[in-house]
Order: sequence, then C-alpha cells, then structure tokens
Amino acid sequence: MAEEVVLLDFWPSPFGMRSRIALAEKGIKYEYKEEDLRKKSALLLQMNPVHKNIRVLIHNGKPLYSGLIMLTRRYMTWRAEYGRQREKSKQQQKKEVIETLKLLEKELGDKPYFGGESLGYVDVAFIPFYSWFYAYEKRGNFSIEAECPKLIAWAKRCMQKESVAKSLPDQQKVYDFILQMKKHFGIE
Ligand SMILES: N[C@@H](CCC(=O)N[C@@H](CS)C(=O)NCC(=O)O)C(=O)O
Repeated sequence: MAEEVVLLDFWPSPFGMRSRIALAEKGIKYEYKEEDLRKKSALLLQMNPVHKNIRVLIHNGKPLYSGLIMLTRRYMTWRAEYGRQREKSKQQQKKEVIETLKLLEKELGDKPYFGGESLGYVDVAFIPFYSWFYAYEKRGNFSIEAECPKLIAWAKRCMQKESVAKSLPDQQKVYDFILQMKKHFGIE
C-alpha cells in the first residue's frame, strides 16, 4: 500500500517546523496543507477534535499530534513569557528569556549539537524557535548573539542543514507576522 502522509500546519508555528524538519531528515514525502487558525478546516477538527490545534501529521488516515510535551514544558517557558505573561514587565520578561537561553547554552556546552556530534531530538525541538529570535530581540531590545554566542553558533550550524533551512521561515517574515497579529488583537 502506498504510504500517505499529510501535514496540517501553519507556517510560523515552531511545532509545525519540528515536523517539517523531521520529515525532511527522514526523506519522507508528504502533502503540506496550510491551515487558517481563525477558520480551521473540517479535516483539522476531525483529526484533532480535542485540542483543535496544529500541527497534525496524518499517516494513512491516522492522526499524530503533540509530540514533544516533556521537552517543551521546561525549555520553552520563554515562549510563554512573550505570549502569555503580560503582567510581567518587559524588563522582567527579557531577563527571564536571557536566563533561559543561557541555561540552554550551558546545556549545549562545547558540543556541536545538544546530543553530541549530530543533529538530534533536542536540536529539532529547539531550532524552530530560532526563526522567532529576531522578534524576541526587537521586543526586548537586546542581542541574543551578544548574550549567548555559542547558542547562535549552534543555530547557524543547524541552519546549514538543508532539512532545517528549508523548514524555517525568514526571521523578518515572522517578525512582520507578529506585528500584524498584535495590531489585529490590539496589543501594544
Ligand atoms: N503541543 C502542541 C502545541 C501546538 C500548538 O500550540 N499549536 C498552535 C499553533 S503554534 C495552534 O494550533 N493554535 C491554534 C489554537 O489553539 O486554536 C504541539 O507540539 O504540536
């Protein structure tokens, strides 16, 4: 039987990017379907009826979603800082983002990748957020490279992989998208 793989995705989503990278690394061909999160498709609602979010990978009609729960909870608190904890001052948010990035950088150490010599699970989980770095920098008015040079060297190393480079959108495009969303939702 021919394998049928469909990815329901949304281009700025780091979660979608993880799947795009993994599929590219494995050389799996798939059909990409862009979702409008304000008007979700019947297929998305059918395939992910509880969470109703992307990304969803449909393999021969069977849905797979929400893969990296354990990893994302601890490492991605900074995403929450920027998106949800608006009661914190910008200064406090920035401080916590930098602290978290430094923690990650320490975890990386002098290794080329988080797991050692080759691109692995943690790299694939984390690198999508690199496409959002410029937006974090603009918001916090700081340079991630100045704070965490080894982390940026790691990100650039990952970006040399075709699987990663073709799965991540341009940082400016993500920033423009965030500005549009802020305007749409009336956020400062
Ligand atoms: N843990 C999930 C998170 C998925 C998620 O938060 N998706 C967001 C986009 S980045 C979404 O679909 N939001 C739409 C909604 O919640 O209605 C994963 O790893 O896939």
